Amino acid sequence: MPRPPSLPALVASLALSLVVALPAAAQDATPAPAAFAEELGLPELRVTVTDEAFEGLPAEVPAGRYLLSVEARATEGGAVDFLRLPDGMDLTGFEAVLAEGSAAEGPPEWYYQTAMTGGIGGSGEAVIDLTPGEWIAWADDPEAAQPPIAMTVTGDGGATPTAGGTEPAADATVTMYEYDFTVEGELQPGPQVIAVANVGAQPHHMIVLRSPEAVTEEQVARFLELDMTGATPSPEEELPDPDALVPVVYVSTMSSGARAWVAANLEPGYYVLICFVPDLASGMPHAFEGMYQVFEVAGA
Ligand SMILES: [Cu+2]
Repeated sequence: MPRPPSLPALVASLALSLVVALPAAAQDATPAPAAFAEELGLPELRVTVTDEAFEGLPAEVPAGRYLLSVEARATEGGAVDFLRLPDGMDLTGFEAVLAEGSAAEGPPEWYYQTAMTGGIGGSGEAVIDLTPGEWIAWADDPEAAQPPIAMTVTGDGGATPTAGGTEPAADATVTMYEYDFTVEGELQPGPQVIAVANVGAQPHHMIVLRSPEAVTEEQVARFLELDMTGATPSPEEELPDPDALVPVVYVSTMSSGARAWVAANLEPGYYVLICFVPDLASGMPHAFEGMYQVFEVAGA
């Protein structure tokens, strides 16, 4: 959603590298193996993200649980998320909010209440829940080149996506809240399914950064502090190069209570989970409130 007025440099550079580093399907001739079992029997939402548009999404779908399959062909951007428009707002109204976004102090209040399914950056698969209402598919970034598109989700208000027992098996579960991540289960090297749940009161997203060397939470805190103040680290400080942190997975913004499952393929190494959604109270990205977590994926 609208970024805070003065985005700290690290956040800005991460957002940029996110765009560049996330896997794009265009260079990849072999399709990735399906991450989610066909036995789940989930209806599929296929979307191709080009430099200009989201292609292939239907204008209307029944409420329920979906396998979101994204082919990212954009040289810039490429995340997909679904957001339910607040009552009385249509696509044009949302576009107007985006247009004034950069001048605004932060996201509008309704942003903190409305449903957001989560989705993924780059090519890949996720399982998401859509409830009845007027939705938009968008890039989870007000400055993205791809305009949001409207999608009506039909069904009565009581429709529950979990009916039918089609819950994907997850190898690990990440919960997000104010202001941290908790990882349950072991994140393993190789392809896997990660369940992501926002159990907090505000929206959150999850950027997974890979680091070539071990990184501690204290070092992440120091990066953020340096970024905020514009100070330079003293020569005796042992800090990994922040430019060496590469985003490898992006789970786009999820509203309070939302659950999603994402397919990820992790190499052994050191990782940082971090959230930059602007805080409801302070307007600062959640990372500055301590919303980050380090973990290691052990391997040969
Ligand atoms: Cu957050």
